[in-house]
Amino acid sequence: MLLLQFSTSHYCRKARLALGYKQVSYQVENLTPGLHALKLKPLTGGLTTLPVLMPQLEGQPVAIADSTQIFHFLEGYCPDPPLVPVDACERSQAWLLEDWLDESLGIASRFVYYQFRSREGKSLDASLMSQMVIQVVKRQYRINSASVELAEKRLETGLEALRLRWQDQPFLVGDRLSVADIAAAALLSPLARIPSYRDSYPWLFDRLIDVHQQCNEPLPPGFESKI
Ligand SMILES: N[C@@H](CCC(=O)N[C@@H](CS)C(=O)NCC(=O)O)C(=O)O
Repeated sequence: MLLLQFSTSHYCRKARLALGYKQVSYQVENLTPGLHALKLKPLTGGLTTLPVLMPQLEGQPVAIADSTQIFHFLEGYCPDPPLVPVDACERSQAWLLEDWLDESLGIASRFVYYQFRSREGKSLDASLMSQMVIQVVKRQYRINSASVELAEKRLETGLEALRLRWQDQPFLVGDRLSVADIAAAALLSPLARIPSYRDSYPWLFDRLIDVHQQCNEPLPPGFESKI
């Protein structure tokens, strides 16, 4: 299998965690932001976001776009270990949380991360190239003071909901790792670079480390001092 990705994207991390958890062997191709759309459009019917998984297997689709669709594909292709609980109610909760993380917290974490990288966190990479990319991303997603403030509030509410679930049990739903834990671990990982989040939510980063270990995926930048 081939995973088309941006190496630093948290949505691509989400796909890698699932591949790692299933122990499916795959290779990655890192695409260049901007040029990526030229390669993706003919493969995906018009979608331009990464990750895209190319199974390269007879009888399987040529390309699967969107990290959630990659989860569904992997679950069908390699059911063991499962990515969703057996119980129907828990299974629907896991998919609901996964969708919420994708559409809400994953976007909010992108907003606060890029704002941080362009301000207090500039020194993480102050090179002209890096700061230009950050400005392009900020313009693309309309990341500004007002939208970042909303993202911070959304994260505060969302992280409290996750804390209440994770405080008594190691998994967000049911008694084993699911799409919900994997989505949370990937999509909240950019926060590890932001000292205020590291200080306020130590439990979160403990959980993220644990999920990465279960999925055999190297930890993202920002976790160096935690292990
Ligand atoms: N819902 C999508 C979101 C993926 C996404 O937003 N990917 C970003 C990188 S983090 C991307 O490819 N952006 C490039 C573009 O929009 O053209 C998924 O889960 O795969």
